[in-house]
Amino acid sequence: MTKRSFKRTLVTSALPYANGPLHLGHLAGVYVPSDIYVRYLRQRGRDVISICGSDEHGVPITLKARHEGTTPQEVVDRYHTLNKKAFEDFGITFDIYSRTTNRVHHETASQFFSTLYEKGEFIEKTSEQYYDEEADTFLADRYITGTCPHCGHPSAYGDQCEQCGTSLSPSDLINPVSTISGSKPVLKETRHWYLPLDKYESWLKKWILEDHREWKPNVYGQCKSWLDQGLQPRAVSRDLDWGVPVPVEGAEGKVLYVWFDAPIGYISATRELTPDWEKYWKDQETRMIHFIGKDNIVFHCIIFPAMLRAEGSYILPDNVPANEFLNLENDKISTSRNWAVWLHEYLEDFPGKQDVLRYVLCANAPETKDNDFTWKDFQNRNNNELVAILGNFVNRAVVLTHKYHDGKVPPVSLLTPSDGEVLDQIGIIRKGVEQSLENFRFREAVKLAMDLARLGNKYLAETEPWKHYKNDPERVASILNVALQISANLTLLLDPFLPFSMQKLRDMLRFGETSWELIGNSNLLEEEHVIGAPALLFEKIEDHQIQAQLDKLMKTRNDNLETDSARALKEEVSFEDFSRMDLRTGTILEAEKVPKTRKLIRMTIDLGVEQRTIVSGIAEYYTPGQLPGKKVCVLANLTPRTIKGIESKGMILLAENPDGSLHFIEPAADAVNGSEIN
Ligand code: B3M
Ligand code: ZN
Repeated sequence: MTKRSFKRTLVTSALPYANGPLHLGHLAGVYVPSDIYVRYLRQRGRDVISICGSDEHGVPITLKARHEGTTPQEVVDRYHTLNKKAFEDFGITFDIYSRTTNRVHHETASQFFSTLYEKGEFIEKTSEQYYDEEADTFLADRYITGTCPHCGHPSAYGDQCEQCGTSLSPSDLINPVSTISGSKPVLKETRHWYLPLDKYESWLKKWILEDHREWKPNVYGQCKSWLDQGLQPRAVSRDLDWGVPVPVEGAEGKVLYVWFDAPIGYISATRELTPDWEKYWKDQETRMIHFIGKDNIVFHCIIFPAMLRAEGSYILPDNVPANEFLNLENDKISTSRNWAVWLHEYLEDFPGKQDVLRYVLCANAPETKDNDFTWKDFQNRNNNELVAILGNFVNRAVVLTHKYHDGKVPPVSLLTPSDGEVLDQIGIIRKGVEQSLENFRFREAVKLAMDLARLGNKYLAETEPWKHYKNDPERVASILNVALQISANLTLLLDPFLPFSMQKLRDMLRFGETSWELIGNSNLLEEEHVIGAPALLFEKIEDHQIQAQLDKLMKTRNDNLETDSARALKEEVSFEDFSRMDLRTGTILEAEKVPKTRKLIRMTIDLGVEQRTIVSGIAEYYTPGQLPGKKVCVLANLTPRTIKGIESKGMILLAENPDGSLHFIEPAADAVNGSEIN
């Protein structure tokens, strides 16, 4: 935790998969914060580079290609181009946006693997894995579905059950089915290389839990929970024909696991960017920062550092400011359900308004918990903050300068003590913004920076130059000078957050400086300096524009409902089948979250004749506090199952909406506990 001093900063932003377009969740979680951060460091004249690119390997890409009847290369070419452009359009200033299908990357990743291989850092293991005999291929976890052994969800994936959140391995699934051919897969022997993470456990514990207590609580907490559970060797190769081939003799048909090669992509991209790449990766005076979303924490905080450590010549990340997720209008963003605001579509609907989205996503960033984006909030922040505060202030300063002083910066003759106080505030605000940015608190930073615009606005409202011009033009000259100095300071202070608008403002003021170090200076614009014509920085967003966005989402919701309700009904069952189920009414007495799980709640249910413990995957939709007293329907004679060490006897009936949300089937209030349902 000792504050070290660094000579340079290497900023990486998670490499988005090139299998779909980018949406505002991506921007909010990773790319807006990382861009603000690097713009700020550049403005301070620091040595910083910002690295990103497309992650072009992995099973989702091959799945998509198969689905579309095209090649993986065609898929990644399409989305690499689209996403690269979206970043450029939003002013996300990477020094390089590379891709992992590049030759340099294949060489770098291959070399990295070989180094570890030659150092004897891998374990080689043969295990049995599912194989699709019809398609003649081994099946990656995501290509297998089956029934979840924990909650009975019928279409859990080979790596995870989306219903109860448990991570699975394919052999856990009941009745596994290949999603490629629909056939029942068979087990077949295959050989893979494993990184023995257990070997790094005690080192990781010290490095993270002791030396990096300053990491954000959400990041630190996730790492701690992984480390507390104990680390296992992890396979770093896969049977797949898309990826970086395993550079070992006899490894035909095997590629590096995508999460092995992707983070090496940061190194490859740096190599591509500059022949001087080693100083960014191998010098202890470089500070490496990974910007990522919360689902990438384990890979960036545990697995990649273990790889780097095993290799031996690279530095480790100094901080990993991961964000939580952004929801959209109270619902999880989902590509498959088209529940998203796609960046390229946003720009069609709101041309030229990149900064508005950057601003709203930063002001409302999911820094410490999941957050919600709503179009109403977007409109409010634009109209009440960007237009009414920042735009309004700057506009008044510029317009009045033209009106009373011919567009020239007026001289200062009379500075009152309160003018002095206002000018002193600039430096104080600057310090606050710096503090927040250096600690990755971007919401706080943008709010503080906007305080300068608030201050300017208040200053003009209090001094009312338009009232005093007739009787005291000299005083008005001073007031306008102060207002213009604040405006010039704003261009510097807000540039990392609102780069497009601050460029516009610089043009308006004919002010070309960008250095952060000038902030606080009350003479940025000299007397007599001629400013440009006023132009609006921001425009009001009207109700009908917001309604159009809401309508679009409503249409998506309806489309989804139609496809979902068209889902075929299950096969018919006999009355005997049905009557074997013992369905009862009950009341929840107590409820508590099952520790270290995302979705599970343990409940005690009063079934009239007895009390039962039942574990259910509902924590994303109900908090334990909402549950006691609730009436429920229970399948009482379900074979008991042990879930996370708790014996769960029975199942509570829930309706699952098309959006995945869960709702209790509630008996009427006068139903007596233990009544039979038939
Ligand atoms: N491709 C995963 C994701 O978008 C990913 C990140 C790789 S960073 C090395 O969630
Ligand atoms: Zn499950």
